[in-house]
Amino acid sequence: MADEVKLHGVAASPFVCRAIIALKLKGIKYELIEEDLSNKSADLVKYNPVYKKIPVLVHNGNPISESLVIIEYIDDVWKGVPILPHDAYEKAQVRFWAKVVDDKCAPAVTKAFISHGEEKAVAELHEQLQFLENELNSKFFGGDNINLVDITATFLAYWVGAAEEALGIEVLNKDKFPKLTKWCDNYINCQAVKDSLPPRERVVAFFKKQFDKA
Ligand SMILES: N[C@@H](CCC(=O)N[C@@H](CS)C(=O)NCC(=O)O)C(=O)O
Ligand SMILES: *[C@@H]1O[C@H](CO)[C@@H](O)[C@H](O)[C@H]1NC(C)=O
Repeated sequence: MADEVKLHGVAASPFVCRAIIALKLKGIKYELIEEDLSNKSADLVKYNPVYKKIPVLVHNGNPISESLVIIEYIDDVWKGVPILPHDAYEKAQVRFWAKVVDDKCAPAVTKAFISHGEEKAVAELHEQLQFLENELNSKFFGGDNINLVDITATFLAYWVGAAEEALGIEVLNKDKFPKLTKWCDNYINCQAVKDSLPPRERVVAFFKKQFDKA
């Protein structure tokens, strides 16, 4: 039986894009079920009753929620290019840094933009970004190939630039973060990533809407 793979989401969401990149890396065909976040489908609420958030991956009828959990699931189920290392310690490190990107950097980015680049918010973001800058010693966080940390940081590589454009401010300064800046470039030019990113205008529009609501 062929696998049935459905992804509930909105293509402009960086969280959904994480799942799409993992599927593309593994060469898995999937169907994107577009959700309207102001009027969530009964399926979404049924599949993810706790958070009611996208993305939700539905594999042969089994729902999986939370983007990082989805990526690990994809890596476990489909062979091919690995997204997490095999070694237990290396894997723990990768999970740690993915968590840092998600728990520390993502909220700091949001605060920096919501405050329209307020000095203290940007300084706090820079403190987090410096940890990543120090971690980057290869082409990608994963070395020669992208791993869970790279995929988790997708929003830094693409969404931050779009938000900078939408608000007319710079938060990821090229001179302060040369390695991260280079990484952004390498990462968005990676084929599986390039094929997964939504059009830039759509992301800029998504941000304008987000900040209007905030
Ligand atoms: N921790 C979640 C975050 C996902 C998330 O924030 N999704 C947003 C869209 S970008 C959402 O579904 N928002 C709808 C809501 O919160 O009602 C993940 O990594 O999957
Ligand atoms: C919400 O979505 C349902 C289908 O899922 C549709 O029938 C209904 O008209 C929508 N309501 C609004 C206010 O868009």
